[in-house]
Amino acid sequence: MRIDIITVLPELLKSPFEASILKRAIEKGLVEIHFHNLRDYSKGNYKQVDDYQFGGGAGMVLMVEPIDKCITQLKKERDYDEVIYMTPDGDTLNQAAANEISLKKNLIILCGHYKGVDQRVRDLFVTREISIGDYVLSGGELAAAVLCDSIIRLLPGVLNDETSALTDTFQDNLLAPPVYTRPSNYKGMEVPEILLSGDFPKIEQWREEQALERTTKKRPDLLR
Ligand code: 6GU
Repeated sequence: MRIDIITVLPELLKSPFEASILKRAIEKGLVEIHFHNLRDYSKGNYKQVDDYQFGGGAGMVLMVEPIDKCITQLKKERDYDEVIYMTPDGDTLNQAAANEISLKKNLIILCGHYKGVDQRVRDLFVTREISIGDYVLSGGELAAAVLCDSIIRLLPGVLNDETSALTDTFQDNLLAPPVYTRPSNYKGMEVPEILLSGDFPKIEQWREEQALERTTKKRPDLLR
């Protein structure tokens, strides 16, 4: 997979890719991340990328021309499966969407800022609009990092134990069951005996029951 991220604030986005699982995925060659600073595609000495909105109103809007230049340049080099625009008015990200996007080969992710992008960017280039929840962030960068993490961890070979993404919360539309590690007794609080029994079919059954119970209690909406 290759991901090209277009942003006015690359420095806000870089660190999540420089640690832990994402870093290892990049080092293993399982994913390539390329950052494109929108200012590099702007005109003139001021490196202008945003402007006031027509009709008046507070907040700046990212201009169509630098974004057009950047996306057109990228598309000359390869075909893209999606041009994703990160915006609070997009479709809310969930595990099903992450699973689906993780199967794509080449992605462009455009980070919104200020009041967003000129509508013509959306009309011309964007194939998919994604939000990470019903709250507002200062820009799309942190949301893009969240999206990238959710899809990259699903790529084959990224997680050490390949089955572990399959047992995540939300795969199967269920929350994950409780987990425990040593010690088996902590200040009188015991680990459920079944987990120490070595009876794996029974353990699996217990985990399924616990997942269902947790989901019923905390997220009944997932069961509907
Ligand atoms: Cl994708 N962008 C911004 N600016 N705020 C958000 C968001 C995205 N998703 C949730 N809030």
